[in-house]
Amino acid sequence: MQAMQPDENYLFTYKGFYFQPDLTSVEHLDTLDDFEIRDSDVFLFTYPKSGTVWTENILSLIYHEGHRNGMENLNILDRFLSLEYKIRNVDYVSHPSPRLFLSHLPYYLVPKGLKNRRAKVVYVVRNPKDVLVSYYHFSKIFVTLGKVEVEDFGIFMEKFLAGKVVASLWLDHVEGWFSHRDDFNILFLTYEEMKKDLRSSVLKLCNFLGKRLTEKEVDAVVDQATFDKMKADPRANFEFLPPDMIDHSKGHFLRKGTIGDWKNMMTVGQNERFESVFKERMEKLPIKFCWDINDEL
Ligand code: PPS
Repeated sequence: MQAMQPDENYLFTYKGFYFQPDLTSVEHLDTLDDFEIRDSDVFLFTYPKSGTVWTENILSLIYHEGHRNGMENLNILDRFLSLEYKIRNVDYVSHPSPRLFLSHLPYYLVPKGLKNRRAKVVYVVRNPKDVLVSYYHFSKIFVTLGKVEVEDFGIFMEKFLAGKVVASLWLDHVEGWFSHRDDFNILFLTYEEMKKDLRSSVLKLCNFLGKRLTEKEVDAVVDQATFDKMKADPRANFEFLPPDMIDHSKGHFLRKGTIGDWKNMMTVGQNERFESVFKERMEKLPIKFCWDINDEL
């Protein structure tokens, strides 16, 4: 594996995008452009901390009866193939269909075969203040991200606003995917709509994926995708990962799982600073953001 030289933030740049150095390689990233796509492939794209694992869980419950009825006891890492990070040593080519992929890649680094609109793409977006707060807490428990000491929240926020974090700038990611949506067979979902009406979100996904589930099966998906169920499930909460990857003594992967937790973290001044950097570009996005659990969608 070609060595990736991390910078002072323990980040590696490949084609203008920040990766975590120890989980991928230049050779692997170089193969992605020509990566062969199947019609039956499903790709989940997100900016980190936007509800990736939640949506992975829902998709795998929709696709696999064995996950719904508990017969297949797979942890969340083994239910999906990570496109850019080779976390598991799995051969993607011989993997049976339907292959479920997850990725934090920006639209411009994805396999070019995806642009023929055959495989299905799901993109989940979350309000960026909750993303920031979730990311900050995660960087304390995810040991490899924390190789550079995560200082106070204000310093982390400046890194986030400058895009000096894994997956680069939130705005670029979301803007890029929305403005190129016509290139893909894509469904956009928001974390907030999933939180406010999980059942409707599951049905929306089933409809997009062409999966017909019975009422009872939909109930089973919804039941196993609630925050409380997932938090209590060690397979979803990454409790199987060793302490040199996740420091379980410092917190849980499934932390609060709500809308508006940023209000408990950001000062008035930090919120103003955030808005001064993000607001103008955010207003141009075709998304109505929800900032509080009590707000209407
Ligand atoms: S990662 O590391 O990028 O894969 O993180 P990601 O999975 O995208 O996001 C983690 C946040 O999603 C929350 N989460 C949920 N919220 C509500 N309901 C369910 N079922 C659920 N599952 C995961 C998780 O708690 C993280 O958000 P915070 O705000 O930190 O709690």
